[in-house]
Amino acid sequence: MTAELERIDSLREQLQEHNYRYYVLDEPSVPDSEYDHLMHELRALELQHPRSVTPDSPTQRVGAAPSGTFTSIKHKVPMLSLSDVFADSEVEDFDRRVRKLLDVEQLVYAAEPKMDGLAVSLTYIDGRLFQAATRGDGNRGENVTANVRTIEAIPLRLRGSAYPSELEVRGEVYMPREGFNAYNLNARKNGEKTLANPRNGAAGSLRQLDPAITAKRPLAFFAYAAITREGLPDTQFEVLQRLRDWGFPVNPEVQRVTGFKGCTAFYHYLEALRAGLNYDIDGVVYKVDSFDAQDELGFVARAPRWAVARKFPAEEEITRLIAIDVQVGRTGAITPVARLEAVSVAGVTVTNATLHNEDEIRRKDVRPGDWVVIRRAGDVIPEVVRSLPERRHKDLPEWQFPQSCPVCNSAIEKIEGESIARCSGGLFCQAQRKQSIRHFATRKALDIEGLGDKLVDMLVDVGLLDSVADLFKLKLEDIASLERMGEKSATNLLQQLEKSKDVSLARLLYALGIREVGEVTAASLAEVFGSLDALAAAGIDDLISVQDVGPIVAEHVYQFFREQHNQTVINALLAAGVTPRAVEVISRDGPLEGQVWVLTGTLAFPRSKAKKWLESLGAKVTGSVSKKTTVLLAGESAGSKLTKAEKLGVAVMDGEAFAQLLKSHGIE
Ligand code: 5U1
Repeated sequence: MTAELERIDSLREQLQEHNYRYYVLDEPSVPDSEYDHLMHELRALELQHPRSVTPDSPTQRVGAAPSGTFTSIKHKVPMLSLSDVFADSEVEDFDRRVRKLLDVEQLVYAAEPKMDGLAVSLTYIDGRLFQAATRGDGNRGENVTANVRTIEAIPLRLRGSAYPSELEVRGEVYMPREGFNAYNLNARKNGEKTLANPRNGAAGSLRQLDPAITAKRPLAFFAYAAITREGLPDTQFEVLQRLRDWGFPVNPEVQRVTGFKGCTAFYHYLEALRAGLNYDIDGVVYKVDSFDAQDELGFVARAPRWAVARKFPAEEEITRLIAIDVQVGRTGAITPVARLEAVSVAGVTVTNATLHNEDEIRRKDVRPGDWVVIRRAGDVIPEVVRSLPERRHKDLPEWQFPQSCPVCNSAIEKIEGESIARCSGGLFCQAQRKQSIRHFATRKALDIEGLGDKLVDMLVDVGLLDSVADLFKLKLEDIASLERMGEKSATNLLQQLEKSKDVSLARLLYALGIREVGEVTAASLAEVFGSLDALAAAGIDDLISVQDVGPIVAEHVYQFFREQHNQTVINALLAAGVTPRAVEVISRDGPLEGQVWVLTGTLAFPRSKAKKWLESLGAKVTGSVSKKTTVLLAGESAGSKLTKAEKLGVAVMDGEAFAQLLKSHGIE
């Protein structure tokens, strides 16, 4: 064996061991970067030695091409379901029944969390994953091997060597809450379909025809049974430990308990733990621990007599949607909220649930008056999962998103491509005022020393501040009378406020808290427009022509100044004596006075320099070509702007001619 082939073997073993430590022991042994590094090295070596690649190599998780359909697999041993019970007394009955049948005083049980995921059966031949199937109808399931192979928590090859030549393991594929939330957050941001809940997420992901898609979904796995008996221990609890040794993650909460009392204590322990777990469980499972006893008890219909599932109260319930209200967050984000007929979900009365945003309401087709499914899982905010249109009155109208903010009546702004709508009255809206005043006082804004978040909250709460403009109306006695504020600190604050009135236009623009206008953009806007009036009068095209300003920022700035409420606050600021220091306005007189230039393509010098040179010669530089454009300066690989200029008959100049022009004006 060459050194490289030996290295390939060693890398596979190391990666398998790291996986075991990460997924089974929950004790990662190396940082992710180190793991990625080893994987990278293995991939590179396998590329050089393609014949060494085996299906159980950690690099071969996504191997199969998309399939047109899933084939059907007959389970060698049917995948049974469990009898459900819902009360302590029913568990007591179960315990009494099995003890009577076995004629024993006391029984030991393996008590396990019941995962809310998707049951699968995994077959290993000679220690290698051979086949994976869903439960299906219990007798036949779907062959989901290619998808299951992409789940990193499932070993492609068993650890050690003491395993039966054929081993069937069953367990639950699930989507951890963290992964589910991250997936939905991203989907919402991109306007894509969200997953209704982690269970649907796991089921939908396993049923993807393209394993590459499954590979991107955050799926995990817990094993709960070995169907094979030969060469295995005699109890369920010990088998779970053996499964761990072979490399299967087993739920760490599994316990061995004694009698009915032990069972109920476990149930209440998990009930308390449930909200804080990173996965959904819908109950607990009690299994008679001894396999001899299990064999003696046997089965009834389609369920074992030796096991029972004690279910938690349902997390999903149906109720009536009375109305959809909208809430305004501290940053102006508008969130639709469902007002519901009170319903008890998982033991808690729910009257409100989030609907996230308008797109989601449309997608779920939710209308006031509808019957809706509400879900409350763990400690997350209850949400409307879907409507039941089959129970809808036929004339129920669609819900209309409001045009104006319910708090301050300012216009609601929704940028195309963004899912969140926002109130545009940032300076005025009561829902946003604490946030806007806090921001106004920060170091990079008006830098009002002594005006911290707590003081802002207090001043707003006692009714002294409605907007940032009120800061300059504060009186010594108002401030001094506040808790923990004496005359000295009040005097200091008034001095700071006075000082802050002399501020650069850039800082003031930043302080106004216009969405997406950070300090750099504020400085660019201040430099180009020179005054608040000029900026307020600017059109979208004018704004886009400014460096750092794209269509979305331009839209935010434009809308901000269109909102009369914001203008009122700005006027009040100016009236109170806030004087933005006008920046030097770019001289427009010069040989190119009156000309409008646009720059495109790759030039031999930075665009910012070209812009400065042109402005020093009196030209105006904008970002898009229009009929008003005098010259398009086109560098290498110019694209759509060049096409547009040619179409409109705008003069086009290349870099060389431009250099000549500069030279003729003494710029070299
Ligand atoms: N934890 C656990 N869940 N669960 C589900 N154990 C368990 N056992 C099951 C099922 C359906 O069936 C046994 C009969 C193997």
